[in-house]
Amino acid sequence: PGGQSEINDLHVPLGQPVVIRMISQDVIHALYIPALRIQMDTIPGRYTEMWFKADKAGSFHLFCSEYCGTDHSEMDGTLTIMQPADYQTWLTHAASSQTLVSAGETVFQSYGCSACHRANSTVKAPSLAGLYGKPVPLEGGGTVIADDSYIRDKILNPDAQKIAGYKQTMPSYEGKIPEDDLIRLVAYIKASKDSAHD
Ligand code: HEC
Ligand SMILES: [Cu+2]
Repeated sequence: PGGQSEINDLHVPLGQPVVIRMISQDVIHALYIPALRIQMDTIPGRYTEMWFKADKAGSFHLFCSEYCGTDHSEMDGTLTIMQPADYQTWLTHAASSQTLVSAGETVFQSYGCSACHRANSTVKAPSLAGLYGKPVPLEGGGTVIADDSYIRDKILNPDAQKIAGYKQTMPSYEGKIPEDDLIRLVAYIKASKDSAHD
């Protein structure tokens, strides 16, 4: 998280549990890694998850196993399972220009989120620092845990679950923010630590 990004390749450490959280930006696909006997659909508009702990280093195939359209058969890649020390070297040396979190910060500014959500804003909007994983009290009672899906849904459809104690003034970004920017925004909000704020 916040480190490398890659396309058609996936590097992971040996002997360590790895969670893959997935979403599609077009149609239904599925990630299938035969060597690990795991497979899970990737769906537009919804996160799915699978996990594994690899016990053998090496290179293995990964495939899309959902017939998704033209060039479905081209939709494959390589899973590289590395010794933990090699993985650390790979993490630091194959450095991508920008981490997900820092890209997310840029996007947060460029879509104007910071206008309302920065600490000294004149708009009364909740601080997003330390939000991830916390229970959020909803208008009319009940709470919801601020996980990836909650944050994503809030950005696309802020009226669906209104927060207790705030006037809902946030615009919907449905159809305005592409999936890859949503992933960056969620990563940025997730990494924003609590700054001794309520
Ligand atoms: C016009 C002001 C405004 C803008 C612009 C805005 N927000 Fe909000 N946002 C709010 C307000 C007000 C709330 C709380 C209202 C409610 O949900 O009832 C809120 C709630 C949220 C929440 C839920 C917070 C919580 O405590 O549960 C998230 C996450 C969020 N906004 C993210 C964003 C992101 C990301 C952007 C930019 C893409 C954005 N907002 C743009 C005003 C704004
Ligand atoms: Cu496919």
